[in-house]
Amino acid sequence: MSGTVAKRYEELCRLLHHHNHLYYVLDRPEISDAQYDRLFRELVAIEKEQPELITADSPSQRVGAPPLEGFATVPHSQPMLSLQNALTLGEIKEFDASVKRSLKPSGAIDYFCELKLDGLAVELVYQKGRLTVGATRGDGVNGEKITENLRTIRQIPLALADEAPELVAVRGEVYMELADFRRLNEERENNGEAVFANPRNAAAGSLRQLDSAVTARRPLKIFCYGIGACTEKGFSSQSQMLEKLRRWGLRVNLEQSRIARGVDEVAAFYNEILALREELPFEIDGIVVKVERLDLQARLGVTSRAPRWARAWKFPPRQAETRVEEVRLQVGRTGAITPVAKLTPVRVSGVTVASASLHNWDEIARLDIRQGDHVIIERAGDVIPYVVRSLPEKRTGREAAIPVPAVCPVCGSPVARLEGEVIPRCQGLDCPARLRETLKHFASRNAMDIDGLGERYIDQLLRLGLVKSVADLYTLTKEDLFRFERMGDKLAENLLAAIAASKKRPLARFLHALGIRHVGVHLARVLSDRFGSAAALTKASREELTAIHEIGDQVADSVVRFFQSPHNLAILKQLEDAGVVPETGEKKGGTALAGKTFVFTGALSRFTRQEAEAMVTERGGRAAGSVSRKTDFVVAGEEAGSKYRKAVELGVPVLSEEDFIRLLGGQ
Ligand code: 1X8
Repeated sequence: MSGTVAKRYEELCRLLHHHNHLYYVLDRPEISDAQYDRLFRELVAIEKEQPELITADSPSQRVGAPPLEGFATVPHSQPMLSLQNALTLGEIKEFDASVKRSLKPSGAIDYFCELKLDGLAVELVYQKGRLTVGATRGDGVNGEKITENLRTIRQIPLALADEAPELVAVRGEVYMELADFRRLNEERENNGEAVFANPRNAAAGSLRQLDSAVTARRPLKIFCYGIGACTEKGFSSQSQMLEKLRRWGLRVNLEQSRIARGVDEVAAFYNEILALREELPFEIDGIVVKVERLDLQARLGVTSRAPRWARAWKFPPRQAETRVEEVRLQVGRTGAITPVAKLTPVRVSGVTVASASLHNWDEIARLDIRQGDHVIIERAGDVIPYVVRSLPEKRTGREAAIPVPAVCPVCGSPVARLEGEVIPRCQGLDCPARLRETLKHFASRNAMDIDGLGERYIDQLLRLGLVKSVADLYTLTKEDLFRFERMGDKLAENLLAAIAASKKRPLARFLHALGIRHVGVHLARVLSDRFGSAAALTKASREELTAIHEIGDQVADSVVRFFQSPHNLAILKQLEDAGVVPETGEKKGGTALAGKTFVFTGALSRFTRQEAEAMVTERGGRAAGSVSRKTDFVVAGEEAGSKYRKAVELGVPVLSEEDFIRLLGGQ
């Protein structure tokens, strides 16, 4: 009897992996959402009855392994080599000539051309079709073992299709799309955390996390493009190999790859992709040109560092030379003072650049930048440009150092640089620059969501001296607003109504709105769940805080410090007196959504789907890929499609993103 259950269990794992793959990787589901859901439920039911059957790669075991102490290293089955670069058509012609000198072919050589992704190279080892080890490239010989982190990436199958070989080490590039990168940085900026300089750093930083729960919340993607050790040799060319990888269930980019017959066709591909570059949703830094036939690759062999049969033909960097005309200091919500270089405007691959962040004074020292210097700037995607280096040889002697300010450039308060921090911060609690950013953050969508209270009105409020803290928003009157330029009766009423409506936001949003350093949307939710009221959190000790799984010393210190400040406590009191009472409820622990199944569909605006799903599972609920009668809620974002219709058809409640947030925050 149990033998048949075990068999059925295996079958279910296989089926679910297969349909996951069709859904997540190929975006081409073959069964209805309801059918998928039935299979998943059957699997979970068996796992509940016979937990001993659960394997690490069961489709139910996606998110969250315990944090790692550090990364172990693993040797690669075969060295992960780097690619030799070519920077010009001449160098590619030279490559072609060297291939021909070795192989002495009668005609042109076929090359397989692919995009060169700007991400992080990884190796995925599958044994008997199961993902057993995942590693970074490391030094090429030994990689860092990041298996748990890689397992959180949904585009990476935990198990391969049936015909997969006994052993295969798949290679690919993990990357972050530009839109996801921008969203992540926006959130980090809101939380007072350092932003990532470019999508590659964001991808690398996300993968090299000791806590895989952090990785799970990051929107990472992968394209696979190669193989190390492999027990199957059933393919004889690079393009066939990629087709095999696709068949086994791995994500490959065959659509933007092509066989080029001879070097002229390689050049045509290069030019095409160069023209397409700005349209792509992710960053590439060139193309990769590989000899298509594997037997010819073998005959060419490798040098100690790179294969002789491939080149990375790099795109020209999006760099330009310009001059730092002056350096302005920006003061953020947390008081952080950021030096920003105002540049002589210069065009870089189609975009005019007039300023660049210098990040901090360590960076200024490292790059040796002075006011008046000529500098090389670089643009990565549509991301803020940065200074690559200065050109000291062009100095005239009139350049000026960029001193760390002793007082805030806006309010004149003293500036402090905390130990271990690179950023000096204005200590003035009434600093207008800080207040402006604080108000912007407080009113923003992820925080108190005060509709209509944008930068324009905030600037008027400040100019007229109507608010000195966020609490003053709640005592504004119509007469106050009539002092604005162009303010009508209706507009004033709407704004006051929006402010009033924010008095009863869920606690999690309120905590986020307070702008406690390091406490973003996610941790605000964690704190809301654990403490249930702002008053309880006010009294939380460092020990109580660090006892929470996701809260480390840094966050705990920041929270305690925030509530020790008499200034902050006064504002909290003022808010309370003004009737701002965030909606609280039972403490949730981890079971508030126990047994509830959620399906997300369409584009969410406030978090990625992964984040939303993690929020559900953290509360004991389940996130499913498909809608059935047993689905408890469907959360529909923009352009929700078939799942939305299905939910309506089956009478499953459909929540907006707002409803969903309310449901979480209000519990
Ligand atoms: C590195 C990369 C390769 C490919 C794409 N992006 C990369 N960053 C590809 O083959 N399509 S191959 C490679 C390497 O061998 N070091």
